[in-house]
Amino acid sequence: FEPTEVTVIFVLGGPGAGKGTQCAKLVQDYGFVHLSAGDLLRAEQARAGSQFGAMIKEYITEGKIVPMEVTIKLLENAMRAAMSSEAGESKEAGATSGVKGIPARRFLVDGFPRQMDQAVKFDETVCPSSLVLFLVCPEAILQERLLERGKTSGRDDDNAASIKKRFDTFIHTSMPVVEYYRKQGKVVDIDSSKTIDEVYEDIKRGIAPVVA
Ligand code: UP5
Ligand code: MG
Repeated sequence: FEPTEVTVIFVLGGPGAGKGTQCAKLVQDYGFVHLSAGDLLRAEQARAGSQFGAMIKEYITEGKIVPMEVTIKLLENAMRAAMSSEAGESKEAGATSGVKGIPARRFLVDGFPRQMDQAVKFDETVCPSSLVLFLVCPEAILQERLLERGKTSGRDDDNAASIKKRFDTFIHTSMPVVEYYRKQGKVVDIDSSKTIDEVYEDIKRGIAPVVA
């Protein structure tokens, strides 16, 4: 994709930081197409006949990063699907509908990239991002949110053992990606320990320069 063709915002942050919650609000107000790497991987895992299903399930339960070829392909396919249909009509898994009538050219890429190789590869082969929203929240709050959600989410990784592994991966593998983009001046830090609405107000201010 040409950077003139699409705007990409990466939405990063620890497990349970509120990436999905905030992206849903941005979709409603700005007509972004929301692509959650985790949702796309879970959909691929559940797809009958997927050659990657068992592998994805194991990686997600262990809180490890699925090999980037799989994830980048899923993201690229979803971006293409959204580009070829109008926002609001995309039926692709992981692509949440945008405001009707606005072409699908603004993407929120949620929970990706979370390892350096993915970051470099996506920037080179798909499209560099305009901005990186980084949702910052203490581990204790994240754990509490995820254990609460785990009562009903049905996610293979919303249990105490997997949450611990997800957090370790976030610190050791994903934080270097945030620092890499910070050096490029792209990162907007958002305190996501506040209420959902307060966080959203800060996010709206943070993205103002790229959605004007
Ligand atoms: N909640 C949200 N905001 C709140 C607030 N301000 N105050 C109080 N409560 C708040 O929110 C989590 C919970 O907290 C919800 O119950 C919500 O109501 C509440 P959510 O918006 O879902 O947070 P999010 O950051 O999206 O949490 P998620 O669990 O989705 O984050 P992860 O990063 O762990 O999960 P993801 O789906 O991105 O990835 C899962 C796994 O997939 C990874 O561990 C990895 O194994 C794999 N993966 C890859 O291998 N490669 C990738 O590129 C991406 C994922
Ligand atoms: Mg999420």
